[in-house]
Amino acid sequence: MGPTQVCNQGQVSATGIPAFNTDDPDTVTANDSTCTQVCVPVTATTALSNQSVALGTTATFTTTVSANAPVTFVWKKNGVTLTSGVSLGGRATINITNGSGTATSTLSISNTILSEADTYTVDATSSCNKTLNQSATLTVVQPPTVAKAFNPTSIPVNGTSTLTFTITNPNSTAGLTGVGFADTLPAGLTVPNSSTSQCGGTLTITGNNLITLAGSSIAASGTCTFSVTVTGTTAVLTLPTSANET
Ligand SMILES: [Ca+2]
Repeated sequence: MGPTQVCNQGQVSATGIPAFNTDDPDTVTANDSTCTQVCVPVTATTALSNQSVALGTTATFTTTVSANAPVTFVWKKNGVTLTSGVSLGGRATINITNGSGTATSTLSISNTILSEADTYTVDATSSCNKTLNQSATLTVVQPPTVAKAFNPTSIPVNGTSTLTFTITNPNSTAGLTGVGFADTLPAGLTVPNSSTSQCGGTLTITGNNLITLAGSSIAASGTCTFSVTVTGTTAVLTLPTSANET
């Protein structure tokens, strides 16, 4: 709904003078009523909220406001106005839906990159020229990295080597939870089946060769390291220096 128009007119009289109507001095019409617009403030029924998304996925900011329609929305990234379908390499999309006394706007950013971790604002302006300013931050979270190393890197049959895993969280502000990986040892190596708590999660070894970590947590900029002892089951073996993780 638009603003409500409210009008008022008084009558003036005096002894010997016929009653006459008051006048709005801002209009050319004589002796007309004085009107004003009654505007509701712009309030957020769904407030803009901070978002955290994995690198390369889509970030979506949404707000719904109660206001005199129609409402216009201006989105900015760190103070720079965003244009739907153009800004951020064309990956920024802005949608606006105006209803009766309510309006919703959405900013979505597809295929997020690290530089899009920033402060985003949206200004909602009603048909009464009243504005609500909101601000929120976007955090873009990078995946953990996993490195592993054998020490020593060459062992005789029935010799042992220590296999060390190091998981690194490259994010300076975002902790990672639910971190897991699986690693199958190459033929010729065995490791005793076991289950232990590691990195805040559970390390499980099954089939004497499948090493699985689940449910771990790594603090921002943190690393976590654990080791298992592997045994060579074939003649002198040169151990792989890296392997693919899944
Ligand atoms: Ca007038």
